[in-house]
Amino acid sequence: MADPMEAMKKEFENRIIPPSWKDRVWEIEDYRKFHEDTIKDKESIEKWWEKWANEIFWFRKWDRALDDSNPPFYRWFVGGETNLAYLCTDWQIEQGRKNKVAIIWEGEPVKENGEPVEVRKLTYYDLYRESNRIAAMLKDKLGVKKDEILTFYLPMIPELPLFMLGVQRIGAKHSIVFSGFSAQALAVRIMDAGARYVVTADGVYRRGKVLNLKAIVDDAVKICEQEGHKVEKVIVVKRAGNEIPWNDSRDVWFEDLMADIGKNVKVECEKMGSEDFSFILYTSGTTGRPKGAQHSVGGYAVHLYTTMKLIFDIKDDDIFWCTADIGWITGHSYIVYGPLMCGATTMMYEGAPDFPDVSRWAAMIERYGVTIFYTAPTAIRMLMRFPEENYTKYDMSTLRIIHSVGEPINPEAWRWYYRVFGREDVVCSSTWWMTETGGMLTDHFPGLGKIIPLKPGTNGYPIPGVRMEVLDDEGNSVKPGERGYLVISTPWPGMLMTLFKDPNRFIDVYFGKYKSKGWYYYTGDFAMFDEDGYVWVLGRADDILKVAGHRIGTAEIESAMVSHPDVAEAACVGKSDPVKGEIPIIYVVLREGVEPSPDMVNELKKHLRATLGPVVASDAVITFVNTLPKTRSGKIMRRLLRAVAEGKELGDVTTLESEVAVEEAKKAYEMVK
Ligand code: 6R9
Repeated sequence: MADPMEAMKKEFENRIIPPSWKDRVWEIEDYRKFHEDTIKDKESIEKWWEKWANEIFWFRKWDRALDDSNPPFYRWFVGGETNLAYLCTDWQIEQGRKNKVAIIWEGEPVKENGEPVEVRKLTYYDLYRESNRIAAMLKDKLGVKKDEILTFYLPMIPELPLFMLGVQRIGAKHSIVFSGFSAQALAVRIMDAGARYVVTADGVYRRGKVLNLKAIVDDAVKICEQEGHKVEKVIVVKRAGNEIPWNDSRDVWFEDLMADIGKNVKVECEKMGSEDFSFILYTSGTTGRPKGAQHSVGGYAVHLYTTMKLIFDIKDDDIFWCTADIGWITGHSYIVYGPLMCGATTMMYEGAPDFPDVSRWAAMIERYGVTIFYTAPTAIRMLMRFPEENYTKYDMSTLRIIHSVGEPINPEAWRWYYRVFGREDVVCSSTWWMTETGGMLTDHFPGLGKIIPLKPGTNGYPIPGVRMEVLDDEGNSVKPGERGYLVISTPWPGMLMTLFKDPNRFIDVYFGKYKSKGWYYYTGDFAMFDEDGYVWVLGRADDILKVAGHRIGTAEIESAMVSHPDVAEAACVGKSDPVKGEIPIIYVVLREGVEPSPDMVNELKKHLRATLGPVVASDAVITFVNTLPKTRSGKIMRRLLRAVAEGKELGDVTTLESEVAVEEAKKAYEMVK
């Protein structure tokens, strides 16, 4: 792959204006001034966000927009009271959207001709009633308390957002674990959250097969028990009707729990403090232990509402489709909470973009008249490998905004997306953000009525109210066109409040790098600015990989590998991949007496699948070495392993203990390449 930095630099001057926006374009200098005015000082930041906060519903308005008296624990809309469930249901009904379709869901079994077998449309009233019923069930039957965390291991079915809203209604919290994670990964997250209840489904359809989720939950519960944590109940939603293991004293069908709950039961919505927390979501860091990013109620809501308006320009007649899984932050924020609190119609689907064939998404865009589309570069690059006719035979002319997220979009992929999906007349942008930021932080802002020009591959401009900087190791700003670390130097409402049960780690990880300079949120990304002030994120600067858009730490992969009895040591690095973005390359040192073999590779892959899940295992490349390249003080030199995998110059090797290890790594890599 071409050097991403060079490829992006070529696009610095390439300002593209979609024809239907030709009279609605900012002069960059004007936008710069507008932006600067929103971040001049604390008051201007507060003023900017209060304008949006005033548009949403509050049981009680805030006393103060931003309390920054105890950084980096910023508190937003202090004294305010609201509730995410109220915003997404009651408030929508109050605004006259009772019978509007809130969620369109399409299931996977899809006929040969691409037509769906099962479609469910839920109105705002349906959401309201069902989430009230779930809230009543949780409260009255299971005794779920305010502040209790429930773990959801649910696939992409409407019951997932219904449970999210049910939990929010009573002030409890969710921890959603992506249903592609393994039993081991699920168990760690159940225990860390201290969850008594796990909600799952019998199975889910994916590419024509049924995956047995309940069996994975059973394994996870067993691991929890061995570690001394009791899961009291597993609630099972019936989806695929597959055979599942069952334990009468612990397992219960969702439909049985709900059978005697009245159709019109109402549960009063908890008035949540703006600074209460609404959910945790585990994400990968640079150590093996996942971090529980803890999000707020009020600040999170205002951030989502604002970005839905500014970046997606959401209107009442839009059909909004974000293709992510709700198990990741993108799905939390932009399938469920963001679109619903704006009264939009949001789509969700079960299955995969390439099943029964690669036309599935284009067909769905035509079928439902999707107007705003949000997906990942890895999916775009996969679709690009097939003839355009697969997509252009469908009418996608309803699309007006198409964005991407999850990793940098290379300019060729941007061009293809803009042309084939966007007929070269849409706002098309790569919105940069993270699990920790709660919502999007960069774009071109169609919602302001005019856009800043598009550029293939850029992330656009930081949103108003937020200052970003690109710094070198010493904390100095780097010049446009130079690479540095992306930092956010002002607080914003969607930012994580802390790491669950680990405030010190929160301070260290996000604010440690530039401690001597002040409170700078360190993103862990490499980025550069261009002369216009656009941000271009280049990729992670640490040991986190984005494999097909999924975030995973190399440390997690390594600790999974060494938990196998035949493995003595392992080192994992990312290698760039034309479709997946990055893939993990794992160098393994086997224990004395264990021989490398193709069977051993399969065995280790199976182990990886069991400990971390299929996402990592299916793309990982495993190779064997006798020793790993280390510094004289014993640290593995991952930089060299990465250079080997990328076929690049090794750079400085003076601290290397023995060159033999590098030669060996090269040979090992040649064998699997
Ligand atoms: C939302 C999400 C966060 C990391 C982030 C960065 C990468 C996300 C991006 C992007 C370039 C974009 N990333 N969006 N890089 N352009 N538009 O993906 O959250 O899973 O926590 O990952 O993803 O490296 O630091 P998360």
